[in-house]
Amino acid sequence: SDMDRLIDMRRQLTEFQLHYKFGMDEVLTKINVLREEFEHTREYSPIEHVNYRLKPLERILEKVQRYGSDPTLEGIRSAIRDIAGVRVTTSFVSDAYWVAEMLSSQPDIQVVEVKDYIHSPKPNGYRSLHLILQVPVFLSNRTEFVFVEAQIRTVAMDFWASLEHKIYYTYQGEVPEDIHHDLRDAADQANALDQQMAEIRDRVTGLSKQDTSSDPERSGP
Ligand code: 0O2
Repeated sequence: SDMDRLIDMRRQLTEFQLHYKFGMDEVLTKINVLREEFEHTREYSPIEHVNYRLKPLERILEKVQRYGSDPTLEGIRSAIRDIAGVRVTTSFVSDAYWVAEMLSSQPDIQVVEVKDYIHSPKPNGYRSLHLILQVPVFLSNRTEFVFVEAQIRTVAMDFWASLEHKIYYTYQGEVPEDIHHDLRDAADQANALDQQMAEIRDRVTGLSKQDTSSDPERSGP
């Protein structure tokens, strides 16, 4: 009957979302392990805080429409890769690359795509390191692979991005030119702050004086 079909659809949808939750939980556990291990050995953490969210269904469907992708669960599964999102906020730029490296090198994580908006900021000034990860979810009768988007950025980048996100939504994408300009300016200042903080840290820890803050090759925080 129609009722049975509806109940079945509902069940499939919940199951679909649950798999993303499981994938997200795995990545969160990995991040917490890194964080606690680091705090245990070095009494300092490169990770300031961690946020996460599952994309609401309406926002998933908006994106399906925008992409013109197949509106079935299978289609969504392959086309939309930020249904599960984890955001890691770090102290320094080098920490962001360190977290990315630590996650990328784990054998059960596959890095599907890297978008380095730190090295190449978006035209509006947005900076962040995005990794699209694929992780296995071990269910009772099979293994599902789900995408999890990790956004890794410094406190300064995060501060900027959260304000910009609110403004963007306030104006529904039509940000007035003067505000757009001032946001760009603020992004430059956030970038300068990141560099200056790294210089101070390097001086205090007795590292080399030359600026290594924006060097992606640096692997340790
Ligand atoms: P929310 O609320 O975080 O879920 P697309 O999503 O198709 O536009 P793409 O290529 O899938 O772009 O992903 P991209 O460029 O890696 O960006 C995806 C996410 O990064 C966004 O998700 C934001 O969280 C963040 N982001 C990207 N660009 C900006 C920006 O200019 N400003 C801010 N504040 N955040 C940005 P959602 O789904 O838009 O939002």
